[in-house]
Amino acid sequence: TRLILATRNAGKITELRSILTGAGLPHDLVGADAYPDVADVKETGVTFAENALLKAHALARATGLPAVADDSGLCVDVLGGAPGIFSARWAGRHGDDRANLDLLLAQLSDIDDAHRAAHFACAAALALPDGTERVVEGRLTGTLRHAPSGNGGFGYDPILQPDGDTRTCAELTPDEKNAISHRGKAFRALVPVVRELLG
Ligand code: ITT
Repeated sequence: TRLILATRNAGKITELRSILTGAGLPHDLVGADAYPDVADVKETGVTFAENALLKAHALARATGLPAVADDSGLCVDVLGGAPGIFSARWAGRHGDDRANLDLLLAQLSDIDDAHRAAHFACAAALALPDGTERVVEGRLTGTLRHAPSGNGGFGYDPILQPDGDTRTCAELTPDEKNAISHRGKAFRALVPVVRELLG
């Protein structure tokens, strides 16, 4: 049976396929790009969970198939949790990873190492065409570097150094990142829920 991955972010799709397949989910995973006529939903929620549910419901309703969605972002302690749900458009243009990262580094240029704590957060939502919904969350805590390092991953990966590691997320292998990441934790927690509701 098909399970829709309700995201158009290529970095997320790659990670979700690996995480969900690695957790033994038997479903045929289909990206939202397979449904180009379904308009992007407005992310009007004020939390990661609300926005993940909005995205999952929109695809489930439009396709008549179960859908999972991810809403995620980087929360910086000294900025009161910003960029948070605005992570994808922090510098103004949605999905411009490099501009977002450069702006954030500029905003933190005066902040010393002791005050650069941050975490990635991910809400993983499942929605069924009948309106049934579930959502779970995961986190990865770390420290923000002063300059980007590494070519792996996407988004803010080159500047977040996970607690307990000397590398940035962009210097981890894909499997290493998925093992500890906010997305890995959230979607591995969602797998038993998918099994329970979809069989
Ligand atoms: P969809 O809504 O289509 O899923 P999006 O990129 O718009 O794609 P979000 O609104 O959830 O998704 O924004 C997430 C942003 O947070 C993303 O653009 C990155 O800048 C950042 N982000 C999320 N997870 C990340 C990760 O694992 N590593 C680095 N940055 C991440």
